[in-house]
Amino acid sequence: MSKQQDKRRLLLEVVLNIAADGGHVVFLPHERFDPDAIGASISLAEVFRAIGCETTVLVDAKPPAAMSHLPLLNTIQVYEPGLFCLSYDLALAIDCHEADRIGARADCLAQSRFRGSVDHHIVSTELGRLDLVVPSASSTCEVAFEIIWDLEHHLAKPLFNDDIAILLLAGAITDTGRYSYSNTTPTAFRQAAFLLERFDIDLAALNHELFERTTIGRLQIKGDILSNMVVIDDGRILVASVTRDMLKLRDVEDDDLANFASEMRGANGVEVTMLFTESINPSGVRVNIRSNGCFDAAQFAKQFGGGGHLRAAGMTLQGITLDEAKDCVLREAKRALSVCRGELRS
Ligand SMILES: [Mn+2]
Repeated sequence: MSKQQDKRRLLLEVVLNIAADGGHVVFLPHERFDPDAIGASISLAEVFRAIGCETTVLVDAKPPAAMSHLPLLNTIQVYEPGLFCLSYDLALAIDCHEADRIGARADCLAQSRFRGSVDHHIVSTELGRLDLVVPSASSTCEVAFEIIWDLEHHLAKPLFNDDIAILLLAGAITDTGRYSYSNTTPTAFRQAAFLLERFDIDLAALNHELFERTTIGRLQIKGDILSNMVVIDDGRILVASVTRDMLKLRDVEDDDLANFASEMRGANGVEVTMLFTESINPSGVRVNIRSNGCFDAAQFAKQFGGGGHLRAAGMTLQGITLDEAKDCVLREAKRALSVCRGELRS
């Protein structure tokens, strides 16, 4: 049996024990949650509740309007810093495995009887017994699917439902870029096929909500960002930046500008794209990195306290201006590119 299966089994054992006593499990998706983090959190919460646990999905902020099409968002709870955390029986970080990705809610993780995570990011810290981190999975929803699948078979009762199917697909579709990124696994396709066979899902509508629906302001800021891109290192690095004034001018939130870093990656000859966004909370600069060829985005982000995947990573540099951030990050990126060779594969 693989190590991952062992870990999944151990986590399930703990959950089944908690369910038997009607214990309480809290899910903590990473800050600035995305459809993968929230989809996996709500799906697992629904299923754990169906088998006898009390469950809470505790988020750092209200869901952005762009995600309002997802089901069951009314079941999540927004954490208010300073409020007392219940002493949960199990706290699970979702789509992350490090306490610093869940901000102030880390207190709730620390005070729980058991703590762990369900995640698919590259591991850079030591993992605990209940950290189920599967970097080969294309999304955390893919890992959540396996957990729910195991529980269905173990308990011989149906646990997937229409809402869960939509949530899991939303996470998988987002994190695989509609099943197109290099992280897309055969398992992701098999899971999608299973969900589409078993439930009546409007896939076109879901894709439209996740990828196509936009606003005039967002179209305008896309033009602003892309028309101000800077080409450096003979076209191997493509850089764009977003100031607070640019966001204000177009009346746009900075929730999902990261997509532009992915779009820029399509340019001929480009190996790394970086999008620098001025951020207020925390005050500093957020950097989204996308890569091709030999550049390991996760490894690069790690040295700045960030993380992610081989082809998509990010970090936030606190207490620094846009120009300072670009100076030091780009110097390091040029250096990394000057020594890297060949084609990395995830
Ligand atoms: Mn994810």
